[in-house]
Amino acid sequence: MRIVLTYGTFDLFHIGHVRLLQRARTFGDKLVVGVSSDKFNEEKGKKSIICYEHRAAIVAAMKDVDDVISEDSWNQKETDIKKLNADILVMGDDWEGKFDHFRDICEVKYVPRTHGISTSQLKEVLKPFSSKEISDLKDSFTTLENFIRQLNG
Ligand code: C2G
Repeated sequence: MRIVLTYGTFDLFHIGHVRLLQRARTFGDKLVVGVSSDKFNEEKGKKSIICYEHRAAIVAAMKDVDDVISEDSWNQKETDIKKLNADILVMGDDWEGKFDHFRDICEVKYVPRTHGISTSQLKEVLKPFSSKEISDLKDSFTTLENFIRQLNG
């Protein structure tokens, strides 16, 4: 039983995440995914929009994913690899070289990222619909409505 391990935030789950998990699963018989906790995300300098519970449930719902664990720190990988008897650590190639030091306890593979999609891009798209902009928009519509009312007497 070859066990594959990967980690990530998986916020605003998108096709890049799907493809990574599908690819990771092809390297073994069981895929375990460490999903970054909300607290660890802040340590990573990320504020995830979707809470950990939902991010973990979404990842767990993937048919290629067999188990989900919480990723709470940068330093848990070695313990996880040993505890899970993981044979291979798989990460997107934006992490190329960053986890080579685990090669003494498991294989390490970096797979090509999916271009043209990222959580930060999705956040940019969603930004205009943030509550501040929406309330500003509502205020301007009310002003316009009152102005039209006055015009019509
Ligand atoms: N990914 C990808 N293609 C994208 C976006 C992400 O292949 N367009 C991959 C990343 O390379 C990573 C995984 O999907 O392997 C999860 O990406 P993120 O949710 O951004 O997670 P990250 O911040 O890379 O966290 O300790 C490791 C960290 O937890 C990894």
